Formats: sequence, structure tokens, C-alpha cells
Amino acid sequence: SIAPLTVSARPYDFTFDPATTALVLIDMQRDFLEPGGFGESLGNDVSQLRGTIEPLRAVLAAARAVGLTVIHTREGHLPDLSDLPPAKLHRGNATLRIGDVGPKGRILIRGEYGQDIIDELAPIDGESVIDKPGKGAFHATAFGDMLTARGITSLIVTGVTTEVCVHTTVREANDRGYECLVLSDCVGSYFPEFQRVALEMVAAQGGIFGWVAPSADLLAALP
Ligand code: C5J
Repeated sequence: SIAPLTVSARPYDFTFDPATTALVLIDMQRDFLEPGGFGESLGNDVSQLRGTIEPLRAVLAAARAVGLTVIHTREGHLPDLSDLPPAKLHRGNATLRIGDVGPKGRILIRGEYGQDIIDELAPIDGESVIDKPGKGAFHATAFGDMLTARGITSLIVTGVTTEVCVHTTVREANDRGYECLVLSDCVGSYFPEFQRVALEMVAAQGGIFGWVAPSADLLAALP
């Protein structure tokens, strides 16, 4: 086992034990990162998110090399939409709604091509994939129980989008007592202003929700 590691971060150094830390990749799905999916149907420019892919690929490779627990999440719903609240279905004026057939399959439906994780970050054997109906990873999933069973106390959080599923998950995790480090270049937003402010919100007030660091500083800390 490896001794605790320290990452230069905001608002101050983040120290973690790799044995009790998970790398979490939130919703790096075709539906959010590629044209023709849910994100674009809501009027977003998906190219805004694609800058996260290369840094996250490097972090994922490094995490695998040191044997960190790796957990992927996917936002999505059952084919019969029984886990989709009407409030979520009807919100906004999307060109394609959840469950409609788009160019990559039914939008945000489990098992569809578009709902799956992008090829660049595809999970490998031994990595868990949490399907979640909400924005946060804890809501209506086995994520919390999985962390408890594995003795995980710290989360290195990446994925999309910064101010929606990343923030919701970090806030849920923080209230449950987890220490969260958000990697600034491995999280992405469709809105540059939200990206900047969402990261500020995590580290403000002495780290009200957690820590923020660029992935280079995590990579520098890994053995
Ligand atoms: C959104 C997400 N933005 N994964 N989902 O609807 O952040």
C-alpha cells in the first residue's frame, strides 16, 4: 500500500490515502459529449465539453496504474420511463425529449448507444458503473452503499457537467462526510462562466464543498 499523498489544491493542500479514495467519472456519456444526444437537444454546444476528454484519459490511466478504485456513472432511465419523474420529462423545450428516438438511440435511456460512456473513457473489468436517474450519484442508486462497502472516504471527482451532475454529487458527498477533490480541467460545462463560478463555489469559504486542483497537480502527487 502507498502512504497518504498530498495534492497542491485550493483552498489548501488535499491529502488522501489511495486505498480509501475513488476516482469518480460522472456522466462522460455520448448523450452529453457528442452531437445528436440529450445535451445538444437542450440547445447546448457539445464542443464545450470535449476539452475534458484528454486530461481525464490521462488521469484514468494514472489511477488504473496505481490501483485506485474507479467508479463511472451514467445518467439515464429505464426503457419504460418508470424512474423518470414527469417534472424531469417535461422541463425545458428540448427538440428531443428523454425516451425519444435520436440519431444515437433513445435519448438518455439505459442500454442505448448514446446513453453509454464515450469510447475514450470506456470502463474496464473491475470498474463499477452506476446508473443514476437523477443529477446526483447518490440519489436512488447503490453508490453510497458501494463506497461504504469498500471503505472509501475520499473522492476525486471528474466529469460533466460541472454545475449540474458534478456539483450535485459533490454536495451530496460532502453532506455524507466524504472529502472531495474536483479536478478543474477534468470537469466541463456548456457555459464557460458557470465552469469558472462552479469551481469557485466548491473551494470558497475554506473549502465549503471540497477542494479544486488541475489534474497536473494530482498526477504530480501520484507515485
Ligand atoms: C445534465 C449532467 N447536465 N450529467 N446532466 O443534465 O450534468
